[in-house]
Amino acid sequence: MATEDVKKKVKKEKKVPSPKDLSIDPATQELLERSRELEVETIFDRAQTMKACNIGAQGTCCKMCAQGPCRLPLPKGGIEGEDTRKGLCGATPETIAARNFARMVASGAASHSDHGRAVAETFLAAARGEIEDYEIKDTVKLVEIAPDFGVETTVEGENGEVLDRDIKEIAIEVGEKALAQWGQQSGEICTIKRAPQPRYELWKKLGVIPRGIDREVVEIMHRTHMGVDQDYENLVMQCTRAALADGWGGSMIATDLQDVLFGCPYPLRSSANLGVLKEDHVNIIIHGHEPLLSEMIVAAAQLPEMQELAKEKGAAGIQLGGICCTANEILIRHGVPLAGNYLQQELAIVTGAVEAMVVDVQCIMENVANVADCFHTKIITTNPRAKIASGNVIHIEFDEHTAFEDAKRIVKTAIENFPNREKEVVIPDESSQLIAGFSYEAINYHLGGTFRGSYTPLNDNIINGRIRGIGGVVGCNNARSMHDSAHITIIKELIKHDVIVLTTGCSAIACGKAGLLTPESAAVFCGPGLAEVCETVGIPPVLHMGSCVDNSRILMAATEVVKTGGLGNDISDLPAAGSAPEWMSEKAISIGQYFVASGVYVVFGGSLPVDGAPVFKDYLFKELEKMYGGMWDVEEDPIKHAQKMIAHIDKKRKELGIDKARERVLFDMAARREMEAA
Ligand code: MSK
Repeated sequence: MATEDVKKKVKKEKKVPSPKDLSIDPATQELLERSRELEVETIFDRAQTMKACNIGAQGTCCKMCAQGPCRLPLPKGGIEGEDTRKGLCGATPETIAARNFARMVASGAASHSDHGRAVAETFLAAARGEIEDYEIKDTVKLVEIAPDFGVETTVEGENGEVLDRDIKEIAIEVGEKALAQWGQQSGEICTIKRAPQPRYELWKKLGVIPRGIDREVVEIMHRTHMGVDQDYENLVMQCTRAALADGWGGSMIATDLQDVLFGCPYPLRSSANLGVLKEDHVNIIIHGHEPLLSEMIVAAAQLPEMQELAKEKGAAGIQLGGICCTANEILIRHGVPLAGNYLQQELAIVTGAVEAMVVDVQCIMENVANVADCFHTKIITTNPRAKIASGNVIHIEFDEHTAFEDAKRIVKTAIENFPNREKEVVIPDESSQLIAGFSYEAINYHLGGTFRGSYTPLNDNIINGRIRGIGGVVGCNNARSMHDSAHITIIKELIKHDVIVLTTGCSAIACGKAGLLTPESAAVFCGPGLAEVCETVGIPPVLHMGSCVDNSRILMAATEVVKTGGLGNDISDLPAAGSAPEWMSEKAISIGQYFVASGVYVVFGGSLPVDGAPVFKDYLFKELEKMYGGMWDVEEDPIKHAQKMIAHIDKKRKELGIDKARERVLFDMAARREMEAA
């Protein structure tokens, strides 16, 4: 049932919706039922009892100074004639909505980038040999990325010969250059030049190349202070600079350095959903975003001494499961199963089987502490930037200098909690097999073959029409819409029409649970062209590329497609579109803006907080396309959402002159089926 239908049903029947109306995921439905029986309140309940603020949802509530908040909702029936709405200082709805939008970009860019900074600091300390628990693991990727940071990988020998430079020296210099990107005050962040040349030139012309990561975020906060920037177009220009500093800067550097520290992901098998928890095991949920901690927990949990301790306490072993993007990080590098996505964090505890939920930063609901109070589960915060003010939450601070020891303490705390289970354990019998870990390097390898990786086969199949185009579907869950429903409906519609999907974040977890991350799913859900490609190459039609910072992998994949040739000169020429069907976090707004500025048509589900400022909305939805070739759109209905993406892809195919090729391929396929049937 579509979200609107559920809302109507709740209104009409004035009764609590059934779990089947709230999530398409059977494990979630089962545990929602249980949470109600046990009277444990979750976000699903609060979403029914608390309405969203209509003025905030329109983006036209200004609380930038103490003379307000000034509230400027659109009058019922819209505006006739001149729009005379103003805040006390005279701020127009456009200024207010643009400032609010800009602050969301700033927060999103700051979150991804602060994550990246922590990784860069650890990377540099590891390269210098100042910490013992991390090492430079993927030296191939290190040498590949070094030139982008302006670091030489060779030296001249005594006789003029070219020699490989010492890996440690390269790593230290890359670490120093990477870290410097945050505090840089002028010039350009170094990774921006990875974009296709015409895109880079366009950004230069428009004056939106980020100077330094922190600088662009701080400047948004200044410009949106009362009485500073009062021109929505100028505000959007700064949003773009900060968003690009995120996607092509902080996030991209985080992905790069994580790959070098922990290994570049390549496809591996695992499973997804709460059924991965085991009744007779110590279950540890790792939740949050930064892999610095979770990598250590994975290693600590494998120690024989920990396995022994678990047995001493009566458990058969230790089971790790991830939630949110930490889940994706440890999945793509270690195959640790996904326990669930954002809206399942409280429900994991409701199983009664979780000894500890270990959290770091981002997307952690404060209410996990209240839910844990009803069970034996210990919530363990680990990051000085993210504590929870609840008497029962334990804080075990994680320090990269004592990383492994800290991780061992955390795992031990969980194991010792195993005998304290108080309630019956109910683990839904739901988990699906999956393949994940499609870094852009892995796509290169998989499609191009063992000896020489290449995107050429992907481009060829797009040009010949077997693959209609590329859809990037990413982002969160949102308790205002049916859990996972929009993600799965949109993605099924895309692959049915031969659009290959790249996915990250909680969308990727939804796909894993729904069985879309297996090569076998291609025969069931795809159009004939995409099914044929997936079968030939042995890949799923939906490629799991990692966590939210790994959206930078999608930017790199798009760049590689452009550079490979035959599909235009820039990302905006590609038959591609982006989507965040169930977005909720400010990070999604930053991601949306950097994809738009990179030339991508981006459709969000639900709504964007811009409806109260029609001129500003128009600017984002229409004018940006004239400047960047990409623009924002919103579509709540998942089928129409997917169809809008497909229409854009078809428009780009036509502009490239490859629309006819597709018709021919479809004919060929039909003819072949006829031949096979004969
Ligand atoms: S975790 S940002 S709910 S994708 Fe990256 Fe999921 Fe959105 Fe958090």
